[in-house]
Amino acid sequence: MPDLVFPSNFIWGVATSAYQIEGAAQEDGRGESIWDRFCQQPGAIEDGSSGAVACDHYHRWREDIELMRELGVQAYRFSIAWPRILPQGFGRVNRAGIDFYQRLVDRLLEVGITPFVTLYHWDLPQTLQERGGWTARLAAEAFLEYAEVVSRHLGDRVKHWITINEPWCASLLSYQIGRHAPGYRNWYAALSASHHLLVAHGLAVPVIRSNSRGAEVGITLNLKPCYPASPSAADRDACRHFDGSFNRWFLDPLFGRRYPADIVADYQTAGYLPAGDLPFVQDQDYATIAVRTDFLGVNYYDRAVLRNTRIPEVQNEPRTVWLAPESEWTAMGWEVYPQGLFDLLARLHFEYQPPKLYITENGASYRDELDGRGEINDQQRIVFLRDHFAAAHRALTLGVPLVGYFVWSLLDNFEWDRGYTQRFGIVYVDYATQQRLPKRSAHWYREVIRTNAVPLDAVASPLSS
Ligand code: IFM
Repeated sequence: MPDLVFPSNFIWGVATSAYQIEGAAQEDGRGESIWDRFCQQPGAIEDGSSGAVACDHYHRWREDIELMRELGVQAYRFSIAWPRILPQGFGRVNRAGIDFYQRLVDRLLEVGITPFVTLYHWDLPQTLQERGGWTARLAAEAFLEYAEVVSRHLGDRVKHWITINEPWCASLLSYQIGRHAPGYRNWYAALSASHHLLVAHGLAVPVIRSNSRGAEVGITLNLKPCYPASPSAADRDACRHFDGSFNRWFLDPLFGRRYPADIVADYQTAGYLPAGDLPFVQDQDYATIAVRTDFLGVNYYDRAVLRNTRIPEVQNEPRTVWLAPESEWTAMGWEVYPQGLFDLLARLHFEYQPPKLYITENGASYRDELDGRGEINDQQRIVFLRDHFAAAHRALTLGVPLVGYFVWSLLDNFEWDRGYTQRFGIVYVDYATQQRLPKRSAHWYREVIRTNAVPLDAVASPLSS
């Protein structure tokens, strides 16, 4: 089979986030984040760990850039730790934090890697949490200040900005399901948090643009294509609801359609929202949220198959159940479903028409172990990436304006509530020694980047000996 050749200007990258790799949680004036606090709660993190040391990237960033250079990656998506820049959330700027990211960006540019900066990847300053976190409008106003400070200091060199990463996780997963910091379980809190995250995005975009001339600015959503478990009306309705609460709840207001009326009605019926207008929405908010952006970032991992019955983990959820189809699964317990990436990209293109799309994250966690030769032969990850790249390529042939792809992740890292039990990296990290070891998938990805093409046949053969 011939290789799948990508457009010549297609961008191949890798992604990380601050709390998951940096460590140095108490160094150089960094303030406390909600994740530092959350990790101290007994039982919050599967292995009782935290991001206090993580991959020690704060001290090893030069080595990590060198790894990327050897891989030939063209772009690096990373996030800025808000508490390193504004330890109290707003007000006093911590010069050492600015310096760290300036050094990082300067070196990336020196070696020809384009920085893609995410401003918020979940490490809210704890001081803001004490004032309500994202349930309070104050967080959105503080985010505006933070975005202004960062873009003023980096905007001459950074030309690709992502305001917020995965607002579903930062709101529903964090304030309703309670698996992420701050660990609340309250629907109203979660829905108001989701709104303030979107307002924060909308407020920040014009400021970033004015501080960073010619920059591209967008937001990243984690999206799931949804499929009913059967053609029954009940399962189709479950699918509608899941799609509405997970995908449309964010996409619709961002693309000027306000919150989906069917989901508002579902939440009102369930008693999660009061009848009438949404109390947390102010007059200008919908216009603010629907600010023009240059791209939509998509994090794709798996799909949702919905059946209309209750299960204990989502007992509050009125009508949808996430079904586990017969399938292949990653170590995270996520279904491997490359077709979903194609379906999702096609849907975004036809229904929402973002000017450009990036896959800002896609990857898989597997039980990687060193083999007898001291190597990590992660064939499953290679197949996973190959099949997802192929799905993206099919979307391109359909006319989807997909312009880049970031593999999650460069390094094994702190996987939030799963601690260090999950390895998503294409580079293995030995946490005892902090040694990095590119897995076989990293070598495979280097070839993809070098040739700008994805080999479809005999995935492992050029590499196996
Ligand atoms: O590790 C996370 C990342 O921080 C956000 N997107 C999903 C990844 C895998 O769970």
